[in-house]
Amino acid sequence: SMLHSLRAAIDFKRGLTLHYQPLMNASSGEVVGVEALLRWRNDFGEMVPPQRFIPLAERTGMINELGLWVLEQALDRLSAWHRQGYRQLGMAVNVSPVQLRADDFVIKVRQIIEFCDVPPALISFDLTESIGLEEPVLLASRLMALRELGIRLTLDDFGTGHSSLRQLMGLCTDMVKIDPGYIEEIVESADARALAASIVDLAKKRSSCVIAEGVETAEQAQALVDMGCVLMQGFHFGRPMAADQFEHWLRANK
Ligand code: G
Ligand code: G
Ligand code: NA
Repeated sequence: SMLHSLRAAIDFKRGLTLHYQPLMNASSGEVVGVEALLRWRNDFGEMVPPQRFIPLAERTGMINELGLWVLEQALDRLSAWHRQGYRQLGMAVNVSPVQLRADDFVIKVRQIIEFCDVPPALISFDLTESIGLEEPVLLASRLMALRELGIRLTLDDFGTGHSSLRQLMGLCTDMVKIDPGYIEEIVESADARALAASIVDLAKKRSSCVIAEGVETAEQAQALVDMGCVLMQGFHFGRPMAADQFEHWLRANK
């Protein structure tokens, strides 16, 4: 079953890797960071999409262990890239609400950051899903503790219904990531452009940084820059890549 093979993958660190997608400042052309995205190749050699195995890991609690492993790997890489001279590079890591509920999460995070010796201000936790709906008091205290460590928080998938306007207004996050669904049509459709522009404005009123996700063309990137959104991710700049591939990409984009 998927449960057993995922359990074995986590126990033996088998078939699990991270891919890295660049986060760009499209105005300056600089790469400002990367997002770590988990990949799993099962024992049959098939890639299992995160949308399939992350929910399973959440239901079974395995996400706690898996999520800390992801953080260790990602920060270990980040530390290596800093030592290679990319000292300003940031790292975004996806964090499940299940992980936030664990009593020892903040302590473990602090240990990993200290061990990897990276500046916490260059780390972002991407938070999504029903965050803020369940156990709002516990959640708020966890988010506060993470911010006290100096970590940045990002509200992911903004506008998908996983997140909501209320959450945007209620949660203190440093950044908001606009869902690709809002970017898709911004060149062709004036309505889509107006909607994207209003989301950018809304996020900016809270003095958050706004990141557009799923930018696939130069025209989309320009439309976003025109509306004052310069931070973006998407296939136009770079796909999620294995660590060594990403290093080649970094050198080529210097
Ligand atoms: O890169 P990809 O399209 O396959 O990622 C799909 C989704 O899987 C992402 O939007 C993200 O929400 C989730 N995901 C990827 N990696 C991780 C991870 O390390 N932890 C968690 N909790 N979710 C992840
Ligand atoms: O956690 P989050 O939902 O932000 O994960 C990003 C997801 O979006 C990953 O699955 C990644 O592979 C995907 N992605 C990244 N860039 C693009 C893009 O330009 N277009 C599309 N369609 N998907 C993208
Ligand atoms: Na994310």
